[in-house]
Amino acid sequence: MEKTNIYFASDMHLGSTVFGDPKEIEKRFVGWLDSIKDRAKALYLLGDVFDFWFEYKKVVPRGFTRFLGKIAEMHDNGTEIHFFTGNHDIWVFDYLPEETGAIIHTKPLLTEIGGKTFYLAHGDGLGDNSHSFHLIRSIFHNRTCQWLFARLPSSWGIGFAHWWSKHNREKDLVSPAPYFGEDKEHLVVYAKDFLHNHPEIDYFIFGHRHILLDLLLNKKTRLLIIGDWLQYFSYAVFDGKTLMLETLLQE
Ligand SMILES: [Mn+2]
Repeated sequence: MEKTNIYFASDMHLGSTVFGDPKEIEKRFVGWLDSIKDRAKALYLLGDVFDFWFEYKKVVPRGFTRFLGKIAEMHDNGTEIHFFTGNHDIWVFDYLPEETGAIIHTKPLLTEIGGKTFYLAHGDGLGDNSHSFHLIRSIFHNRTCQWLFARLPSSWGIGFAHWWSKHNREKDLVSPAPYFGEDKEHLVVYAKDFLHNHPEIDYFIFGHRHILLDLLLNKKTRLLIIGDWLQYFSYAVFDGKTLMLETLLQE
């Protein structure tokens, strides 16, 4: 089968126990990957694939076997795998590229696919000017802090991280805030502003918000927020002509 489609998905939060058995979420997502692998020219994972990830020099977190195996298989069969770090899995370093062939993106990506211009990002921090958010973000992205964290005993480090993840973010996973509207939704405000200097963009695609949004910004530019794999089981697909937002939910 010819590989012609480009897929976009985000926010699986693999390993999270907020929605019950994390293996069920992983199996459902991997089942979807299996169903698209023959048609997938490229797969863009737009962040928060893992609910938590930190890799040490010689050790990586337990779990995720099916997911890692599936993207390695897809890569070996000719699908380009792009992995964006989110705000939950900031600390992806060289293990994924080495083991699975995934291309890691730690920043938004402006790219051309099939003659269209795409702006792709997880979405955390874009259009959000709050100081506390940017302070925490700069700590997590700081090389020295990463170096220090890597030297803690892993049981402390991973234990702290799970505690942090559970206490800070559980409510955002279980009941994400509904769409704030065109003038208040950070990602929409950000995209409209960005568009002033980059009118060539056809599609903005974001994750992070755990909502579904398909919004026309002007005559040619669309903005998609592609839901998640906790409640919507949703993804976007570009077949070279049309970009569609789909969900596996039964209506
Ligand atoms: Mn998320």
